[in-house]
This record gives sequence, C-alpha cells and structure tokens, in this order.
Amino acid sequence: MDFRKLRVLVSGVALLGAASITTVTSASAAETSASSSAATVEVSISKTHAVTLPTTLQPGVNEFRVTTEAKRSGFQLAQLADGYTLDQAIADIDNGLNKGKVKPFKRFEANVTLLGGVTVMPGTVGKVTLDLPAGTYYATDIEKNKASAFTQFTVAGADAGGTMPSGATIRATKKATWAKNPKTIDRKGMLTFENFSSANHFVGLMRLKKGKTVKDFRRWVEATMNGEQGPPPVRFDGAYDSGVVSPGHTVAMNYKLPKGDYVLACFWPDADMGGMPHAFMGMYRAIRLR
Ligand SMILES: [Cu+2]
Repeated sequence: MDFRKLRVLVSGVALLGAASITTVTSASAAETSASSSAATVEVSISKTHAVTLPTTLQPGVNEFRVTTEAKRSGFQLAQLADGYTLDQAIADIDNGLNKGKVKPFKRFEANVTLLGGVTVMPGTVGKVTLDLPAGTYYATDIEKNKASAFTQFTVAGADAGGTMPSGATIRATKKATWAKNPKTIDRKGMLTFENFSSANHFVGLMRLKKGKTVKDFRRWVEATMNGEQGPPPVRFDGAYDSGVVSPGHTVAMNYKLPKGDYVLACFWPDADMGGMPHAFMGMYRAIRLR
C-alpha cells in the first residue's frame, strides 16, 4: 500500500516535520524540578522558529530548557556526518520525509544522528537531557525545515560530568521492538529513552479510547494494512511524541499526560519497508500511566 497515504491517515505522526503536530507536552516552568545535576542550557525559539542557544557547551550531561514564541516548536538535536551539509540535510528531509521518497530518506538516515528532542508550546518549558561528547551539533525546530531553523553549536573543553535524571526508562531493542518493561510509568516527569535497536525511533504515547485495548489497536493496524480505513482506537490528538533518537543513544525528555491506558508506538518510517511506520511492523505495546 501507499505509506504516504497511511501516514496521512494516522494524522501525519510519522513524519519528522509532522511528528509533533498533535503533541501536548511539557510541564509548566513552575513544575520543573531539578532532579539531575546536569548543566542547564537555555534555548529560546522565536516566532519565526529561529533557535538561539549558547554557541559553546561543555561536554557532559546537559539539560536543554527550551521555550518558544512560536505557536509550536519541535525542538530536535542532531549531528551531521562529515561532508554532509546542512543544505543536503534540508533537501533530504523535504524529499525523503515530507514527500516520502526512499532514496533521500535513506541518505538522511545514513548521515544524520538524531539525539532526541521535545515539543514545546508557548508558556511551557521543554526539557531534553543527554550526555554530550565533544563535537559539532545542530539544535533545530523541525516545525520549519529551513536553514534559519538550524543553529550550530560546539561542545568542547573539560568534561563537566553530571548525571542523567531519574525516572522511567523506555527501551527500543532489535530493529523495531519495544522492551516489555516498564508496563506502568508516571504520568509526568522525565522519560528516558534508550535506543538499543538498529534504527531511528521516537516514543509515541497515545491514549486508548474508552473501552479499547491494545488488541483493538492490533486489529486497527491489521485492517489498515489491508487498506481498510476504520477509526483508530487511540487518540492522536493530545498524544505525546518525543524527538527522534538514533541507535545507541540515550536521552531524557519531559512529558505530562492524563492518567490512563495508552499505546506506546513509534511511527518513524522504515526506509527498508518503503516508509512503513514502525508501528505497522509491530512496534507498539500497552503501557499504563499512573
Ligand atoms: Cu521507530
């Protein structure tokens, strides 16, 4: 089937540029707690999605605290391979992720290391914590795929150490599988995502509609694969989508959701499967938020 159509069907959650469309997240500034000893990095995003942050950071655990004046910002951290330019990345996002062409998408995945991120709304603070080695990075707002929304920064100098925040850890394994535990997590706080798999993923948390279970989600996935267009048993509006994380990387991101039964799923497209979102390859499971 045409997976571009499928992505539209699931409210566009599969695309990098659209991964945050339906997201509500981020604790208010007053609720932020200093649970880790990370260095803090203030990031501000303008109405036009220009990202401002210090040009040099120290290696070690850094917590990015992101605010925005735009209606919505998809903060994302990334590194580009040597010789792969920002212009190439922007073109590959456009043709690969947004237009669904496999070749530029594969080139993007081969040359870009994604280090997580968080959706930020005005009046909230998005928090992203990770252990950064020395190097050159980009901080971007994926709501706008233009050079003006990508800001380069350098990590250099003495390692400041620091520790990652405590909290629930969600883990991806194999190629596109969620680890079985934890089955229950808090409904808000810092969520650590360990990508121990061989593909890019993001954490999607979608609340099950009343009376629905993960079995209904499986039926919906199977029906959708067969070209049927029934309503999903989960709410894509008000869902949580983390930033995208590449294999071998760990990042903690803040989240805040109502209590309830959810489906944990990744809708990142799979290049080897013609852009099929990972959820349709079985990357989903039940999870309870308490
Ligand atoms: Cu995935």
